[in-house]
Amino acid sequence: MALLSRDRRGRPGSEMHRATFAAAVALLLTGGPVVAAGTDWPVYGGNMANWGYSELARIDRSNVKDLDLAWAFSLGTLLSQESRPLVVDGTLYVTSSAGPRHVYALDAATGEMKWQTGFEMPEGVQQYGCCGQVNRGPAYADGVLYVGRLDGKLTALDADSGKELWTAEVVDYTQGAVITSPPLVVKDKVIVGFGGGEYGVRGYVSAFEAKTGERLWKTWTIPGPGAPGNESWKGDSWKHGGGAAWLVASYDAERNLVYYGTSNPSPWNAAVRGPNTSDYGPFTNKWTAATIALDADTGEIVWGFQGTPHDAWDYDGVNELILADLDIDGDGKKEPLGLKADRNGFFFVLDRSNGKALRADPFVTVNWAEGYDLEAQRPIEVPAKRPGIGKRAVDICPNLIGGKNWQPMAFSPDTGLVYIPSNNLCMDMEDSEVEYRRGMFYLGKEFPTKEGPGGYLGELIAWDPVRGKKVWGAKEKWPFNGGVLTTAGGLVFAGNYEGLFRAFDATTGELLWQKRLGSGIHAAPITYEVDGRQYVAVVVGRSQTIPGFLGDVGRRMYAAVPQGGMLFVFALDG
Ligand SMILES: [Ca+2]
Ligand SMILES: [Ca+2]
Repeated sequence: MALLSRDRRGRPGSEMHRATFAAAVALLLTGGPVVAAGTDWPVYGGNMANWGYSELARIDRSNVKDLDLAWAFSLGTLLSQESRPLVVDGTLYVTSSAGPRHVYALDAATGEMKWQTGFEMPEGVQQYGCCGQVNRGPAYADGVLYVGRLDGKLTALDADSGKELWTAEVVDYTQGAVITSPPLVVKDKVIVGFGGGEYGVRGYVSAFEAKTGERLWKTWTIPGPGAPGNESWKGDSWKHGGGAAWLVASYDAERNLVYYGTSNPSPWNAAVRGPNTSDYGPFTNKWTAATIALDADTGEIVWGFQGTPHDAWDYDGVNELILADLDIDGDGKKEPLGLKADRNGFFFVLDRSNGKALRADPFVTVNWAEGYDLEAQRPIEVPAKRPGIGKRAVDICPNLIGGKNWQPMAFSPDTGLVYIPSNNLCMDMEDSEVEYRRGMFYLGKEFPTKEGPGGYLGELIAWDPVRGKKVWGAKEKWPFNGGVLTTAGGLVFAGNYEGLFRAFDATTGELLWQKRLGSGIHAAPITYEVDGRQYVAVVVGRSQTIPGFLGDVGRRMYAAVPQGGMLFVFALDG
């Protein structure tokens, strides 16, 4: 499994690998949800539970001030870099934007290129992706690299040579359906979703045989006629209802469940899908703006949790689920939990065995709902904040990029805290008539951006998921800042929109180190070790499209930093 780092070549450091392996097995045997990444970074979130955490601790609070550039590498493109590299057995794999136009394998210690390949995208593919020609990185398992592509395809590459092994069509991209995130490899299956919530796709998740690329199962996120949940849609609106699973999944081996977030329903104008009132009754639009748990072998949806039923705000529910076992009720025993910082501004603590919300606390300013009713498992909406045709709802918080967007948060088992790259924006919103046209935006909204309260637009928040409250925060001048890495060295690493790459004390939030890297940072950093030396790597290159959704704030964001496309790698004393 991709979870465990291996050293088949018996290079120096294999002792460490064995120690790590033993620790990992011990964790598995005690029923822990995850195993640690060891000295590698073998999967997008560091482990299958999406912790964004590394047990490496050579770089720590006391010496991080000596972190300096080890090497750098140009990705060869501009256009919104969102890739999180992988490191397996001393090789670093990273993708560029635009397809990905480039896939690189580099010596993780020196940056020397081992091979490169990439994909020519069909003419006009950019019109089918709402939010940039982005790629968030590859997946790896058993000597094979799996890359999702903007043109709706999934390609398997030999990790040693870059040679293509197979390519499968996941979805027809010309309906407005692109793949921007890495798939998840579970046992012999490569599991993948795609984007398109702004284009009226009907979402599905599918699994491909890892060796051959043959499709093994396909599960619609939106139930069809006769399936439970189809009654949650008005008329035949389910056909173009969105619910795209476009971000990264988590995996719970003990339950054999894969957890995917699903996007907003299509169109944004809720009156197409139901009554568009706060008293929406059965018209919840399943399973959009939700987290779904799928059986990894069959694809069956075992449960779903809808953070924003009958969504009217583009509170897309794709954000990743972090799996952690914590004592949520104070009885001294740990519960199997799923942690989600939803775009709608609530931090949900779910029972990951059944999808029930156990806690729901606002982690940013939230006023579209006055709270969350745990008994009814529904948000308590403020009707004035639900927009309609001829009904302008004003000063809605958060705005549509959400309290948190796709940039991954991180969880430290040492501090018990979750580190959230949050946004502080609000909006007005009013609906308009909209008709489905294949391959075109299917929205039906105006959504002027307003700055959130307090004179800042983003904040890195350290959140206590058990108590449901903020422990510390580092305010940011801009929204849409970088994803987060946390380490056993007691550190939190995150870049921001203006290009500062930073290390904070994970316990206190004290800023310990920073370096200006020249363009906006959205991707999450990683850390790894080669031959006893620890490295920290991050991809840099600001979004070319997201500021376009943010009016005057966005115009200032475009002016603040240029585009970029670099990978920077740091180590102690360079
Ligand atoms: Ca969306
Ligand atoms: Ca308990």
